[in-house]
Amino acid sequence: MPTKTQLHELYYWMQLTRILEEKLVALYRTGKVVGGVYTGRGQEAIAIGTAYALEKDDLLAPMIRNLGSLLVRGFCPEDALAQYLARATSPTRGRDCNLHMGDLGKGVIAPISMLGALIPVMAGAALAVKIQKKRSVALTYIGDGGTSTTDFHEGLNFAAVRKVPLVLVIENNGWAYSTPVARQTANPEFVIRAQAYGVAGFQVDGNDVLAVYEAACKAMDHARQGNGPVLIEAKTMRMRGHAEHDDAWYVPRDEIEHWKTRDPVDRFERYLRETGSMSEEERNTILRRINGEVDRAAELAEQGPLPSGEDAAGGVYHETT
Ligand SMILES: Cc1ncc(C[n+]2csc(CCOP(=O)(O)OP(=O)(O)O)c2C)c(N)n1
Ligand SMILES: [Mg+2]
Repeated sequence: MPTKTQLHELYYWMQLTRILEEKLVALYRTGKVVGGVYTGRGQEAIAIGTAYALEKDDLLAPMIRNLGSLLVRGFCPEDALAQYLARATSPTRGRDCNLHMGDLGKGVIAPISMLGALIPVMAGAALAVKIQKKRSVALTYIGDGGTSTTDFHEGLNFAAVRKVPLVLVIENNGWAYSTPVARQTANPEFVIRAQAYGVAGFQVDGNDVLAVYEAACKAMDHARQGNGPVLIEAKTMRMRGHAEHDDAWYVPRDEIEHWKTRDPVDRFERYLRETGSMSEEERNTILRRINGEVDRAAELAEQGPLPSGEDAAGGVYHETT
């Protein structure tokens, strides 16, 4: 069970993700964002509960709904904002947008747009740490839709056969753009795939950050001890459209209403209040801190220059110094 300090940290990360994404949506609506805004609203507990379970030397490869994982791993709000605003001051120096950023110093391998492609990459990273006899694990994510790719099969099968320390989280949020899970697979229990690949599998309520954290700790322990990969299916719901341009007209309204009552941020806040783990004053202090950080980060990101044209040619190939 996390300590009170850890509970407050988890709450901070959950609210920081939520409030930062709300800021990104506001900037998108004023036309300042280059490209689309893809939020993980409703799925914050998965990103945070899993990333919070990582140790210092572990590896993480996030997907587009995992802003929370990047924040926990040491990226700051300004990094995400500058990325979305395509500024020269962003981690990719304005060459790539949204969350497509990585930093090996933080153990973060940048996302790849082609769904599924990160799984073989992270299986390879996990093989590398195994060969080096390190006790690190490699964590990555895939959506319900992304499980239908060949890369999902190739990556997970390879990781299973080589017994490498890979933790793969399926974020089952019910939809892959406008395709519901029922049109994605004839067996919607994604967790049973673990058995098919010969790896451990856990199913978890993806809207309960403590349940996700507990499952992630167990999965990482299992992988660290040399028992091979773990598949975690986290059940959740995508609470916005695929991205902000999409109003999700194809999602039944009662489905959204049902999941609103299970909102992971509200639920965790209620839990903290009801168990006496966070006072009203402590909550307000955390929220004030976050709002200050996000506003300041947005100001700094907006002040950052756009990249120069010449800069686009750099960093494409390896550069010797
Ligand atoms: C191989 C591949 N096919 C199609 C796409 C286009 N695409 C991007 S996201 C997406 C839907 C993904 O759904 P899911 O995997 O459930 O993730 P979610 O958006 O729900 O988090 C699609 C079809 C892609 N990026 N890569
Ligand atoms: Mg999905």
